[in-house]
Amino acid sequence: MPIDPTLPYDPNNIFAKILRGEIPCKKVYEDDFSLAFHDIAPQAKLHVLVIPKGAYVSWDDFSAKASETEIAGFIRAVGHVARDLGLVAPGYRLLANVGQDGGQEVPHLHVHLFGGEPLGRMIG
Ligand code: D5M
Repeated sequence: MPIDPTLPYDPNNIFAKILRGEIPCKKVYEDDFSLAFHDIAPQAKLHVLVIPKGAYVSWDDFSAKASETEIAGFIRAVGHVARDLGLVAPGYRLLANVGQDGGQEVPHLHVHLFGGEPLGRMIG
Protein backbone atom coordinates (compact mmCIF):
# COMPACT_ATOMS: atom_id res chain seq x y z
CA MET A 1 0.00 0.00 0.00
CA PRO A 2 1.53 3.35 -1.03
CA ILE A 3 2.52 5.68 1.78
CA ASP A 4 1.67 9.31 2.52
CA PRO A 5 5.05 11.05 2.21
CA THR A 6 3.85 14.03 4.25
CA LEU A 7 3.53 11.94 7.44
CA PRO A 8 6.33 12.13 10.02
CA TYR A 9 9.16 9.61 9.75
CA ASP A 10 8.23 6.21 11.20
CA PRO A 11 11.30 4.85 13.06
CA ASN A 12 9.82 1.34 12.87
CA ASN A 13 9.78 1.13 9.07
CA ILE A 14 11.61 -1.86 7.62
CA PHE A 15 14.62 0.10 6.32
CA ALA A 16 15.08 1.79 9.71
CA LYS A 17 15.21 -1.72 11.20
CA ILE A 18 17.80 -2.75 8.60
CA LEU A 19 19.88 0.35 9.44
CA ARG A 20 19.76 -0.56 13.14
CA GLY A 21 20.79 -4.14 12.35
CA GLU A 22 17.51 -5.52 13.71
CA ILE A 23 16.76 -7.38 10.50
CA PRO A 24 19.32 -8.68 8.00
CA CYS A 25 20.04 -7.47 4.50
CA LYS A 26 22.32 -8.55 1.67
CA LYS A 27 24.65 -5.56 1.90
CA VAL A 28 26.59 -4.38 -1.14
CA TYR A 29 27.96 -1.06 0.15
CA GLU A 30 28.06 1.12 3.25
CA ASP A 31 29.64 4.42 4.18
CA ASP A 32 28.96 7.19 6.72
CA PHE A 33 25.87 8.44 4.90
CA SER A 34 24.43 5.51 2.97
CA LEU A 35 23.69 1.80 2.85
CA ALA A 36 23.04 -0.32 -0.24
CA PHE A 37 21.56 -3.81 -0.27
CA HIS A 38 19.83 -6.22 -2.62
CA ASP A 39 16.07 -5.82 -3.02
CA ILE A 40 14.16 -8.72 -1.47
CA ALA A 41 11.93 -9.01 -4.57
CA PRO A 42 14.20 -8.19 -7.52
CA GLN A 43 12.54 -6.68 -10.59
CA ALA A 44 15.65 -7.05 -12.76
CA LYS A 45 18.65 -9.37 -12.86
CA LEU A 46 20.37 -6.92 -10.55
CA HIS A 47 18.18 -4.83 -8.23
CA VAL A 48 19.82 -2.91 -5.41
CA LEU A 49 18.36 -0.30 -3.06
CA VAL A 50 20.47 2.63 -1.89
CA ILE A 51 19.25 4.45 1.22
CA PRO A 52 20.54 7.40 3.21
CA LYS A 53 21.27 6.69 6.88
CA GLY A 54 19.33 9.76 7.97
CA ALA A 55 15.62 9.60 8.84
CA TYR A 56 14.04 10.85 5.59
CA VAL A 57 10.65 9.63 4.37
CA SER A 58 11.04 10.43 0.70
CA TRP A 59 12.97 12.28 -1.95
CA ASP A 60 10.91 15.35 -1.08
CA ASP A 61 11.80 15.18 2.61
CA PHE A 62 15.47 14.51 1.83
CA SER A 63 15.89 17.26 -0.74
CA ALA A 64 14.22 19.78 1.58
CA LYS A 65 15.85 18.86 4.91
CA ALA A 66 19.13 16.98 4.43
CA SER A 67 22.45 18.78 4.72
CA GLU A 68 24.61 19.41 1.66
CA THR A 69 27.02 16.81 3.04
CA GLU A 70 24.30 14.17 3.33
CA ILE A 71 22.96 14.91 -0.14
CA ALA A 72 26.40 14.85 -1.75
CA GLY A 73 27.31 11.71 0.19
CA PHE A 74 24.16 9.91 -0.90
CA ILE A 75 24.51 10.82 -4.57
CA ARG A 76 28.15 9.76 -4.51
CA ALA A 77 27.16 6.49 -2.84
CA VAL A 78 24.70 5.67 -5.65
CA GLY A 79 27.46 6.25 -8.22
CA HIS A 80 29.91 4.23 -6.15
CA VAL A 81 27.54 1.25 -6.00
CA ALA A 82 27.00 1.33 -9.76
CA ARG A 83 30.75 1.41 -10.37
CA ASP A 84 31.42 -1.34 -7.80
CA LEU A 85 28.86 -3.58 -9.47
CA GLY A 86 30.45 -3.01 -12.91
CA LEU A 87 27.36 -1.33 -14.30
CA VAL A 88 28.87 1.82 -15.80
CA ALA A 89 29.77 0.40 -19.21
CA PRO A 90 26.61 -1.67 -19.78
CA GLY A 91 24.43 0.96 -18.12
CA TYR A 92 21.70 0.87 -15.51
CA ARG A 93 18.54 2.60 -14.32
CA LEU A 94 17.80 4.65 -11.20
CA LEU A 95 14.29 5.12 -9.81
CA ALA A 96 12.82 6.77 -6.73
CA ASN A 97 9.11 6.27 -6.05
CA VAL A 98 7.54 9.12 -4.08
CA GLY A 99 4.20 8.87 -2.27
CA GLN A 100 0.85 7.56 -3.42
CA ASP A 101 1.04 8.38 -7.12
CA GLY A 102 4.65 7.22 -7.24
CA GLY A 103 3.72 3.92 -5.58
CA GLN A 104 6.20 4.27 -2.70
CA GLU A 105 5.65 1.50 -0.14
CA VAL A 106 8.54 1.85 2.31
CA PRO A 107 8.57 5.24 4.10
CA HIS A 108 12.35 5.70 4.12
CA LEU A 109 13.91 7.26 1.02
CA HIS A 110 15.41 4.68 -1.30
CA VAL A 111 16.75 4.75 -4.82
CA HIS A 112 16.25 1.59 -6.84
CA LEU A 113 19.23 0.64 -9.00
CA PHE A 114 18.36 -1.82 -11.78
CA GLY A 115 20.86 -3.45 -14.12
CA GLY A 116 22.61 -6.60 -15.23
CA GLU A 117 20.49 -6.94 -18.37
CA PRO A 118 18.99 -4.73 -21.11
CA LEU A 119 16.12 -2.89 -19.43
CA GLY A 120 14.38 -1.37 -22.44
CA ARG A 121 13.22 2.19 -22.63
CA MET A 122 10.63 3.39 -20.10
CA ILE A 123 9.80 6.69 -21.77
CA GLY A 124 9.12 7.64 -25.37
O1 D5M B 1 9.94 -0.14 -2.96
C1 D5M B 1 10.17 -0.84 -1.78
C2 D5M B 1 11.10 -1.96 -2.11
O2 D5M B 1 11.64 -2.48 -0.91
C3 D5M B 1 10.46 -3.14 -2.86
O3 D5M B 1 11.11 -3.30 -4.11
C4 D5M B 1 10.72 -4.34 -1.95
C5 D5M B 1 11.85 -3.86 -1.07
N1 D5M B 1 11.93 -4.46 0.25
C6 D5M B 1 10.95 -4.54 1.18
N2 D5M B 1 11.41 -5.12 2.29
C7 D5M B 1 12.71 -5.42 2.06
C8 D5M B 1 13.73 -6.05 2.83
N3 D5M B 1 13.53 -6.51 4.07
N4 D5M B 1 14.96 -6.19 2.25
C9 D5M B 1 15.19 -5.75 1.00
N5 D5M B 1 14.27 -5.16 0.23
C10 D5M B 1 13.04 -5.00 0.76
P1 D5M B 1 8.98 1.13 -3.09
O4 D5M B 1 9.73 2.06 -3.98
O5 D5M B 1 8.72 1.67 -1.72
O6 D5M B 1 7.74 0.60 -3.73
